[in-house]
Amino acid sequence: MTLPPGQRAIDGFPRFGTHLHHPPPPIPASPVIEVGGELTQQFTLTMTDLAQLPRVEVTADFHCVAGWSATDLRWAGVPFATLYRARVEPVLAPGVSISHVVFEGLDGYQSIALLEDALADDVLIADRLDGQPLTSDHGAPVRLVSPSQYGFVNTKHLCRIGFHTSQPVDPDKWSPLAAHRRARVWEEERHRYLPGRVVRPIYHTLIGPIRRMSARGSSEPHA
Ligand SMILES: Nc1nc2c(c(=O)[nH]1)N[C@H]1C(S)=C(S)[C@@H](COP(=O)(O)O)O[C@H]1N2
Ligand SMILES: [Mo]
Repeated sequence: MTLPPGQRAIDGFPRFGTHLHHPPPPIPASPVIEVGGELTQQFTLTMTDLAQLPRVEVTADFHCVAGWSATDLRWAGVPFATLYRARVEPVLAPGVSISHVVFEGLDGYQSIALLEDALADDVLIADRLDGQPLTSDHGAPVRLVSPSQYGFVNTKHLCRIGFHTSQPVDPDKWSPLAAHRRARVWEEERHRYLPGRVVRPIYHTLIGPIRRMSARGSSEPHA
């Protein structure tokens, strides 16, 4: 098994995120994804709308920027590209060219991807993991899955997707830990300014503590 540079395989798939010990957000009785940004029309996507689009399964490893990789996860859901072609392209004004996509979670988390990265074949709006509905720990009701980008792009509890024609305002822009704009794991694009190899050893010391904290906020009895 080959992993991207600087990654180590771990057993299982821990709950792990910037949420640390905070429990996952409650799931609304009728969850929706608000779709907006530079479109001629904003719209609301219900889970039923999503269920009407063609589905796929993607088996892939999951790579956190902190350096752990969970291997062989079997995701199911709707390809992001399918959603884009079916529902977003028809509401683009002529000549408008989308460059960036913002993914927002019910906990207020946000990630930004270039449209070209989000349109890759293996990028999903996933609602199942290993044959089961997503648990709250892993992003219920639906999450973004972009296996060739670091975990931080893979927004859980997806509730809003914004389409933009330029780089959206990014509050972390000047932080030394500002996210890399592409975050491709095979290129080790961990951060915008700091080279991946420099942050590796620091991150490795944080994996244990972050993992224990995240487990404390877990909604699963034995996680
Ligand atoms: N909504 C939301 N999505 C999120 C995060 C978060 O804190 N909130 N953390 C990100 C990070 S840094 C990682 S590594 C993965 C972890 O996914 P997991 O908890 O399913 O392992 O979720 C990503 N998506
Ligand atoms: Mo992460």
